[in-house]
This record gives sequence, C-alpha cells and structure tokens, in this order.
Amino acid sequence: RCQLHQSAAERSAETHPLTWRLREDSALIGLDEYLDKDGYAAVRQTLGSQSPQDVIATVKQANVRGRGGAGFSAGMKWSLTLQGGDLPRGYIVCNADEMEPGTFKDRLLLEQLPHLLIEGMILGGYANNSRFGYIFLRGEYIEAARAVTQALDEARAAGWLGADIAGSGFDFDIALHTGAGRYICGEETALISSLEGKRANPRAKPPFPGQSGAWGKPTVVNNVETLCNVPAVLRHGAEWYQGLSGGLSNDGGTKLYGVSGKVNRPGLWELPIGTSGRELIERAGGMRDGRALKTWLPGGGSTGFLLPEHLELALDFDTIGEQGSRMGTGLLTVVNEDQSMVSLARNLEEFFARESCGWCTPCRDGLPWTVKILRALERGEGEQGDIELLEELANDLGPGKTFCAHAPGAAMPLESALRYFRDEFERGVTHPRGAAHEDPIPVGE
Ligand code: L3W
Repeated sequence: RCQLHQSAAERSAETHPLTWRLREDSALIGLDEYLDKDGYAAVRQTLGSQSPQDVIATVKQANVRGRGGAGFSAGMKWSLTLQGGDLPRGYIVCNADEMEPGTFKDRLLLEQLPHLLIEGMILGGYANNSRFGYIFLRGEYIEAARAVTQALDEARAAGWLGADIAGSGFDFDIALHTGAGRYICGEETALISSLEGKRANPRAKPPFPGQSGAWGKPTVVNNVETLCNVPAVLRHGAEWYQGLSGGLSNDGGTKLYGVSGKVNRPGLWELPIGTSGRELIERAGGMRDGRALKTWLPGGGSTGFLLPEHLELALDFDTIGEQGSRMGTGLLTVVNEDQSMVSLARNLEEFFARESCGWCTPCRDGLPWTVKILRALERGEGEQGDIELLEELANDLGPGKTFCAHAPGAAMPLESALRYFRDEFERGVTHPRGAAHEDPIPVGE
C-alpha cells in the first residue's frame, strides 16, 4: 500500500484537507466512515444554495492550481468551459492515469479515500453543468479500481450519485474507465481519444477540451488531487484555503508531496504548498548511506533536474518554473553522487521513447535517436559532435513543435542534465570506459 508518513495526530481537518480522514492502517474509508467525518457535507451545503457560477468564483478565488503537473488554474478552466452552448454542457473527467515516473500520490487518494474524489467530481459536475463524469484510471491500479468501484456503488445506493442528489434537483453519475497501460493516455486529449474508444493519439489544442472534448462536447479534465481539494474549498471558503500555504507561496492550499530515490524513508506527506525540497528530504530521513545529494527532479521524469543549491526554494509552480524546470507533480526523485547522469538520462529517454504515440515526427524519431546516442556515450563509444547533437535534439523536442507536451516533457531532464553535468557526457566521447560510472543505478530502482 501507498504510505503517508504523517500520523493521525499530526493531521487535522483545519490543516490537511486531503488526508485528515486517512487511517493509520491505510484502510479504505468506506461511506459510513466518510459520512462520520464530514463526508458529502460540501455537496449538501453547495448544491441548490449556490449557483454554478458561485462555485466557480470560489474555486478561482482559492487559486486551486492543477495538481497533474501543469498548475493551470482549476477555476479558470471551469469558467472557460461554461462559455456558450446548451445545457447540460458535456462531461467532467478525472485524470487518474497516474504514470509519471516517480509519482505515486493519486494512488493514495484513490485507494484510501475514493469518496473524496467522488464528492469533488459531483461539485465539479455541478459547476460545469455536466450530468456525467468519467474516472479514467491507470489499468495497473487494481487496488484503486476495487476501492473506486466499491465507493461508486455505495454512493449510488445512498443517493449521492444518480437523480436529484441530496434533494437538490441535480442529476449526476460517474463511470469508471480503466486504461490499457499507456503513459500517453494521461495527456488530456489522448485520454479523451482513448475514452471514445479510439487510438490514444493526442489532438492539437486549441480547441481545448473545455471547448470541444469527449464526443465533441465541452469536457473538463482535472487531476485526482485537484478534484480532491474542491470539497474543502467549498466547505471552508477560498480565504481559508489560500491561508493553508502559510505565506510560503502565492498558490493556495496544501500539496501532496513525495520523495523517492536515494533517501532513507521514501513516502508521501501533505504539507503547505511552497514547502522546500530541503524539508522534504529531511522528512524522508535524509540521504541513504550517508552519500551526498547530487541532483533531484522536483516532480516526475518530465521535469528538469535541479541542484542542491535549489533545495531552499519554495516548491510551487512559479518558483520552480523560474529555474528552467517545473514543479510537475511535486514528488521528488533524489539522485546521489554515485549515480551517472548519462545513465539516468538514458533511462528516462528510453521510457519516453517507448511511450511516444508516434503521431508527430520529432517525438517518434527524435526520442529513439537520443537513446541511441546516450547508449553510445554510456559505453564510451560517443563520437565528436554527439553532445551538440543531443542539445539540438533537446531543442527540437521542445515546446511548440509537437501536438502535445510529451516530447517537451522528455526534453526537460535531457536539457538540464546536459546543462548542469556536461562533463559526464563529455567523458562518453573521450573516456575509454564510457560516461557511465561503474555501477549506474537507473531512476526508479
Ligand atoms: C483553456 C486555455 N484551457 C491551458 C488547460 C489545458 C490543460 C491544462 C494544462 O501537460 C504537463 C506535461 C506533463 N484555455 C488553456 C487551457 N489550458 N491553456 O490547462 O495545460 P498545459 O498545456 O499547460 O499542460 P498539459 O498539456 O496538460 C501537463 C507534465 O505535466 N507532467 C505530467 C504528469 C503526469 C501525471 C500522471 O502521470 N498522472 O501527473 C509532470 O510534470 O509532462 O508537460 O488541461 O487544457 N487557454
């Protein structure tokens, strides 16, 4: 099971909107326990007494930013979706296709607190005038599928889903859709293609899904963690939510942060958004085996490497964005001094090359090309000009050159590894034994 490393005594409804209900034994919170712990109170309080526009205004004011990696304002996304057209408008889709390397936060919420997600989706459906929602779940999340299925059944039987929810006149239901194991399905337009039963090719934006999404209808796609923040925002208000960051960030709320890699105690913590990387590594028990920190990824394989000197920065969307990286999912991958940057980059690019849908040429052909060069550098068989070629490829895979963010995401760790650790790549050209250290340890192991 996915572990939260904060005891119940450390968490409260006032400070931990996502995790205060979780149990020490990591057991699923069923409907009765959820209701005992203020469950569905935000639905009861909001539906019928607030207009969809009021709900959107509150979410906007709270500055809930998308927790899937991009940090786009959820309230803004919802308000754009409401523009024009007949009612009901379309669909609300929860992106639960969690597959970003090093990312395991949504899994915790799905396995242990599925009613919180359902409550967030009811509120999101209400705000966006939709009558139907989908949870697009990563196929390998078997335990989560079981928990979500049970929760949907319970919610339906108790009248929290279906016709006239809580006597409000609002009808809404949710279907669970499990994916078939492709990373690209987490990209919102590929997800929509897959949901429609088609090959998971991304589509060009605009039109954004909010304008034309599933089956041509306006469709809101939000990450699990984003939707799980919504009930508390509506229960306690935008000002309260904003205050949770405790002045550490201009963003509102808390963040489900995590750490994996070369630390003593990998895990998850719910902390004010803007908490520093240093605090997270300390909470993870520090560096394993007393080895020194070399570099770290702030939020998944499609973010840029940062250095030890960046550890004091607030981990939020804008601050990390200013460093040429991105906060991404906020789950750190910690790399120590023994690990080879060439091998790490090769491991990640191999993943991205395998997961490319093949629709755009730069992504389909460029990613395997980076892997070929990186493998040669690892063996010490790199040729003069290889590093310049890798730099050129990282640039050609960058933003604006492909249908979706897959290739630009893949370019981030490569570009930053070359920028900060160029000498290690150069050793692949000049060093007879190659750029890899004697015992390279790939990301994720
Ligand atoms: C309406 C506009 N909507 C933007 C919406 C857009 C989307 C959201 C973010 O990639 C990254 C990717 C992964 N009108 C809008 C608008 N929107 N402008 O806002 O859009 P965008 O383009 O900034 O990002 P994206 O294409 O959604 C997300 C990276 O996150 N990532 C991946 C994480 C993966 C997981 C997982 O496995 N679960 O979380 C981590 O860093 O590579 O670059 O909804 O429609 N004018």
